[in-house]
This record gives sequence, C-alpha cells and structure tokens, in this order.
Amino acid sequence: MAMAWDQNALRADFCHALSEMYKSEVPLYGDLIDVVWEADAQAVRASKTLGGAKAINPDDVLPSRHRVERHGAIRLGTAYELSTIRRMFSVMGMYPVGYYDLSLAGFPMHATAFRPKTQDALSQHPFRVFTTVLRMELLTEKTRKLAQKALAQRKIFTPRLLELLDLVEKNGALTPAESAEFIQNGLETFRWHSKATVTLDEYMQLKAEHPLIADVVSFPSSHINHLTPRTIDIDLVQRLMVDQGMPAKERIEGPPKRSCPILLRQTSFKALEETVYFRDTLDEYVKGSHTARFGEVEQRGYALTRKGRQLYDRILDQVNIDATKNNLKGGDYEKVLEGHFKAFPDSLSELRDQNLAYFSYRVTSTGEKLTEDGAVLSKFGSKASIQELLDQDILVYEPLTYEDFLPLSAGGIFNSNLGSVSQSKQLIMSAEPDLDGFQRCLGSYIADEFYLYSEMQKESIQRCKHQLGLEIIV
Ligand code: OOG
Ligand code: NI
Repeated sequence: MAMAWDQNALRADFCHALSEMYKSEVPLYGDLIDVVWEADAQAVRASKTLGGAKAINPDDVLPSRHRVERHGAIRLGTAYELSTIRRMFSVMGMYPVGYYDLSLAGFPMHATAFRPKTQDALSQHPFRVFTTVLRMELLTEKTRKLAQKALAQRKIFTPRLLELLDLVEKNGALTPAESAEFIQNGLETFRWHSKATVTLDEYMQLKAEHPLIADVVSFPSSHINHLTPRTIDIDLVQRLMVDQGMPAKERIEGPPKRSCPILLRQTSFKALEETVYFRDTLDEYVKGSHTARFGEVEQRGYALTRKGRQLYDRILDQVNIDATKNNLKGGDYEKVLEGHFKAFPDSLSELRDQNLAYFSYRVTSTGEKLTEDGAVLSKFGSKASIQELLDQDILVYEPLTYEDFLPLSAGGIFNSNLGSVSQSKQLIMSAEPDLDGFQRCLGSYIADEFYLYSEMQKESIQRCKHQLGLEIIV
C-alpha cells in the first residue's frame, strides 16, 4: 500500500520551511511577522471592549489558516522555468489561477498565481505564489540577447528536484522521505545568492532598460522577493511599522478601510539594498549592490463578482485621474479615495442583492430543525428561492474570501521599490496582454478566478439543497 499522500501537509511544511529560510535571509521579515501578531492581538482586544456584535471572535476571524497564511512572489525568465515551476507547485496542490498583465504598469512581464483551488485545500493551507515571467518580445534586441544568454546558462532547479518531479508524475505520490527531499531541494530554487551570474556592466545594461529585468536575469536562482503574512488590521500594522522605525511605504494600496472589506489591501517596507558580487572581465568578483527583496503585509477582504470588480476598477480609475490631476498625496489622497468609494455599497445585504460579491450559504440550526420536522417540505414543496430561505432564517450566508491578487496594487508596490523608470517604458505600456503566449510557456491552461468563486458559491447552494431535501433552489 502506498503511504497516505497529503499534498496539503506538504504545502504547509514547504511554506513553513520557506518562511524560516526567508527569516534568516531578511531579518526584517521576522520583525514584520512580530508586528502582525501584535496588531492582530491588539485588534482582538480592542474589539472586546466594544462588545456586542463588534467583538471579534478570534476563532472566527483568525481561523488557523490566518496564522500560517503567506503569499510569496518570484520572477522567472524562460518558458522552461515557468513550466517546471508549474510541475513543482502542482506537487503541493497549487495550480495557476488568474492572468495578470503587468505591461499596464510598465513592466515587461506577465504573471499568474499558483494557489490551491478548493475551499477545503484553501482552508487547510492557503499558500500562494505570485509568479511573473519576462516577456522577451518587449525587450530591446540588445537586452534580449544578453538576457537569453544569461538565462540559458542558469539552472534554478536541482537535479534531484527534477528527478522527484518525474517520480511523482509517474507514481502519483511521494514517500515521506522523498517529501522531505522535495522540500529541501525546492527551497534551493528560491534561495538568495549574492553572487551574480553577469558582469557589473551587463547588470547595468539590464537595469537601465528596466530594474526588474536585472532582477530576473542576473542571479543563479529565482529568489523569493517577498513573503507576505495576512493581518486582520492593516491600518494598525502600518502605524506600528512607522512607530518602530521600519522603512514603511507611505500608504496602503487598494480600497480604503470599510466595514465590509473587499479584495485586498496591502502595504510594505521598502526593498533592501543588498551587497552583490559581480564577475569582472578577468573573472574576479567586484562588489556592487541590488535592491529587490522587501517586506509586505496584506489584509484580505471579500471576493467580488465580475460586476463588483468592474465597479471597483471604475472607481479606482476615477481616484487615479483625480489624484494625478490635483497631484494629491498623503491625507488628501486618502480623502479622495474614501469619497469615491462611497459609491461602492458597504453592507453584506447590498453586496449580495446587487450581485457584487460571492457568498457561501449554509443551513442554520433553525433550518436543520425544520428539515427534521418535515416542515421545509410542507412549506415549500420541492422548490424554494434563496430569498425565501434567508427570510425564514433557514439559510445564512457569508462572504467568500478573495484568494487572488491586484495587479495595480502590485504595480504600486513594484514602483515604490524601483526608483528609476525605463527608457523603453512606452513600448511596454502599449503592449497587448498575451494570455495565449503565457499558457504556451506554462504548458497548461490558467483557471479563471471568477469561475472558481462562482463554483464555490454554487456548490454551497447544492449542499444546502441536499441538506434541506429540496429539489431546486432558485
Ligand atoms: C510581484 C508583486 C505582486 C502582490 O502582492 O500583488 C505581489 C513581484 O514583486 O514580483 O506579490
Ligand atoms: Ni505580494
């Protein structure tokens, strides 16, 4: 008999090992984790003094997934790297979801997020990794040649990892010993290396075209560039970061603070300047520096439907137009953001009635009792509407968490970590998205995030239907 094969446990162990490695590489990350724990504890305590419905039940708001929840980000150079990463993440039950066109923000790259897809896997361990890949066709010819040469020479996967990928694809599972090797070897792909694979001159040329090109191309691994914990109070984390003298970014990206949090709010501390050794023409090492790795924290809100997302994007566009026109900064920007977001309904019932967010439905204890007594059938026959069932306290709903990313927020975070802008930015910004090209490099399709959320919502209604013994819920 094969050993029980638990991809959820493997994903959790991998994420934990990665977190430990990153903590030793970037000690500020460890400090940020402490700040998040402190902020979450304070938020829970503060809510208790408010009492009543405002009191946060730590078991509701901080289910075990919160404490271990992380997202990472990596940047790849080639189709081979991307398709191999896909194989590696799939071992841990992480699959490509969502396509992100970063040319909109002036970056010659596009991305997907590898993450668990089912509610069950997400609740066990929601590790996700935002994965970008360079778009060679958006580079100037000279830089493309240099990038291709450097990337052709590097090997970001250990030989043993590649063997293990073949093995798991053949056998459908890894033994516990192989799983341990998988973690150990997998970490090597994400480890930081301070010795560059290019010369200082080459690095400068890559960087002049776009700093991210230099970050992708110059190193022997695809170092993880941040690993982000989740908090329940990002405003508090931001304040604590500033109080503790961490190099915090000026403002929180994404929607303003609301009573119904939507999508994603993120803030970060700025990238560290790190010592890097470059080869010179005599093959000796010369000292230089590179900024890439930073710390980030996120607060997750509700998943929006396409309609909700369109409204969100429209509002944010307005905010950006106003902010650029009036050169708004700091508190003024915040006011305009809040003002425009008044147009986005901020109660659960409006979000549901107007089909702006996704929800999961479940049967209440009243509903269970009425079903046992046969009262559901006698009241409704075989068919009931969701609205009737909600009105009669037979069903309740709660919002689904947004499990994905926001490219424009990512753009803000990228930009605050970059400094100078590229010469070829115009070329990049006029590019079209290239989902097909991405999928070809990936060697598989990307799942549509809206489809996944709507399936989760549908499945929850199906479960209720069975539990209530109804044939149809409309
Ligand atoms: C990716 C940034 C995207 C986020 O949280 O939106 C991201 C990168 O910097 O490579 O992680
Ligand atoms: Ni991030």
